[in-house]
Amino acid sequence: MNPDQSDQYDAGTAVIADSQQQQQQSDAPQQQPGPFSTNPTVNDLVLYHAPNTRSAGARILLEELGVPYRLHVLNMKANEQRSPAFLAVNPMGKVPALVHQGVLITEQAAVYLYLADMFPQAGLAPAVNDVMRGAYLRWMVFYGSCFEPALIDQAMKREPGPPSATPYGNVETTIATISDHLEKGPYILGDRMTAVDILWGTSLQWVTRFKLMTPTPAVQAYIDRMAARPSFAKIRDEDAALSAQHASEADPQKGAAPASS
Ligand SMILES: N[C@@H](CCC(=O)N[C@@H](CS)C(=O)NCC(=O)O)C(=O)O
Repeated sequence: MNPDQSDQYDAGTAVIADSQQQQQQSDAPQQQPGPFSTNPTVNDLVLYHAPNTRSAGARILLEELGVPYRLHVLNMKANEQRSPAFLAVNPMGKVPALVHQGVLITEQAAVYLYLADMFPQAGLAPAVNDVMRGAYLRWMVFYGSCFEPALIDQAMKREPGPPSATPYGNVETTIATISDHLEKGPYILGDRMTAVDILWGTSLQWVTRFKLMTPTPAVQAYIDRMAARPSFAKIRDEDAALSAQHASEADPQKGAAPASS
């Protein structure tokens, strides 16, 4: 279905809504926090998303979990992430931003941890009393506290300072730590695919595509393994369509031909 034809359409489990007005009506925190329904209706769970950004991984995770959710698409080409309506949801103006029954969850690792725990039937998170939970948390947090800061500092040519005073030590060690770990494979926790693989699968794809890191053969095999999952292919295609739509809105002369990713 062409998203141009309607401001709401069903995309599998996701219902896409672009109307800011509708967002303000239905996403404003209306309920007191309390025990959440683990069998949500589509309006219980709202993901704010922009195509080809960090929120793509959250969409992939929601696909893998198979839970209904409403997708609120932000057009970053039109700077919608800085609109007062979205800043009222997430003052950081960033995606992913997840609203579950009126409660906001931001930051990739928190979004992944939250969703995989909230919907345990998919088996994408080790239980709290599973010893592998420690490794799962380690790699989830290592991503945001070491890997991403290291690669962004490097890309921006920022001097990180002495390793002993830098949270990630140095870029080389940080990259080697995840690359060496993936030699064991096939997944971060060994034989078991979990939510943390969706975080690393999407981000390693991104950093290698933009040449922020040279993949070892094991890292490349891991990227390919994750990219071959139907959930990755589905969101890649849907994001390409959304991105083309945003491009054509910015420049109608270019038309809305789907972008290849
Ligand atoms: N710390 C955040 C970073 C989120 C982030 O930077 N998202 C980017 C998209 S990849 C964004 O929303 N940028 C919009 C902007 O800053 O204007 C997380 O881990 O989720």
